[in-house]
Amino acid sequence: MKNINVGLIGGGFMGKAHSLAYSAVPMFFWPTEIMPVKKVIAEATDELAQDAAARFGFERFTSDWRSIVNDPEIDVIDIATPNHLHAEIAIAALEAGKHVICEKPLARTVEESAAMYAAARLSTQVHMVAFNYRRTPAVALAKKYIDEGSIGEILNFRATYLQDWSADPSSPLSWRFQKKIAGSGAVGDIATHIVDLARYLAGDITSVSALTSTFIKERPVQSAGSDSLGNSRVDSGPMAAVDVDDEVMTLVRFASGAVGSLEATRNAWGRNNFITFEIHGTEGSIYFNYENRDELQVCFKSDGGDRRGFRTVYTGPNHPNGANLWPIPALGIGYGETKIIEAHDFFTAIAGGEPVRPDFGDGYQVALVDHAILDSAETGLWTQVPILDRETGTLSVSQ
Ligand code: NAI
Ligand code: SOE
Repeated sequence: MKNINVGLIGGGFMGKAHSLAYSAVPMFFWPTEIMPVKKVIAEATDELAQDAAARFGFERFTSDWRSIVNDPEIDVIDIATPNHLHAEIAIAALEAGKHVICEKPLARTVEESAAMYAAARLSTQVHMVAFNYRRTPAVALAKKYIDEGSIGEILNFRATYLQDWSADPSSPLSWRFQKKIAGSGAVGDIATHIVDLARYLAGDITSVSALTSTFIKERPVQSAGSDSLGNSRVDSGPMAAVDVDDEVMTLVRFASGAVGSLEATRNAWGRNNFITFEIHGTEGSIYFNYENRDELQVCFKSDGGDRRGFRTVYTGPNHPNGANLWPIPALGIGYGETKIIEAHDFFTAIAGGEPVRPDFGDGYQVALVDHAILDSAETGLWTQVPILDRETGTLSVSQ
């Protein structure tokens, strides 16, 4: 067994999720070839870094992320900061010969994402973008059914990502509402997850026709600090403009000929982490709702007319990754487990010298879709999405 030393940058929500995963990987995936070691954590200040190290179990701490990237003792750089730092850190880490896992969206813009992908292509190390919802066992089961042909040829893919944490105008202008930090709003923050799921399950998206809006146009100022995700209110003080979208809807066409729609908002009262997809194929349909993430709803044409309708498969030991989780279906598979599986797959790739998906190429392709969505919303026209050739690293637009 080999120790792999992790340098984690950012000790907020994702710092917690990733630290938990590093501790848990050997508990779930045993025996293991690789033992993650929580070596050093970076935060914005020494005080925050010291606190994060104590809380998440890191041996050392720093307020200078560059010192971690250039630390010969560190094998893996884990980027869990707000989006404006992703490109700079990832490129420096790849150039320093580190393996890199980067939170989504890959970066603020398609240009930053392209530069990160270029750096990844020059590196021999493993790179991964943290679209962890793919690792939900029910989502992986949907992929298995599709790959086995159980629902035939996909005709239609519709997905939503609805949340309500920003619906209260008194929740402050955290980094997620600032273009210079986040890059975009609901598009890069959450639509990006369902773009990843759409590509994973139904293949590349080749064109989009989108609408975006910003309903809450100003919020109480929050100049620094982590995002409380609607769990704090500011009822007085200066206000500042929200300069990103807070709602997006788009029609999509897939390379396969399938059609679909994607919708995302963080202003939908009553919806929490409402990631849904419904896929209709020539031989059946699949429905998933993350708020009931142990369940996959399926209907197969072969079921026969007198019993046609959706039925529930509860994921458990017989399903992808299930044998490593809990021994009985429907015990409850949570967000943390998706991050444990993600970390396991990342470390397995490092151990085997193999690539892992989704990688920076996938992150870049999602950024190309996000860019087309924003462009289409501005022009009011259908916008084509260039498709990345992973062999050559070049882009082409389908005719
Ligand atoms: P957060 O606001 O909870 O935490 C960000 C942390 O980064 C803060 O503690 C902040 O002090 C720290 N930070 C800021 N500047 C820094 C610097 N120069 N050096 C070191 N640390 C610094 O944000 P959250 O929710 O953890 O988001 C982080 C990233 O993870 C974002 O890119 C976000 O889009 C992504 N994310 C992904 C999720 C997923 O499901 N895959 C879920 C939540 C966030
Ligand atoms: C807020 O919308 C957020 O934390 C996103 O940033 C994550 O990516 C999502 O999975 C959970 O919600």
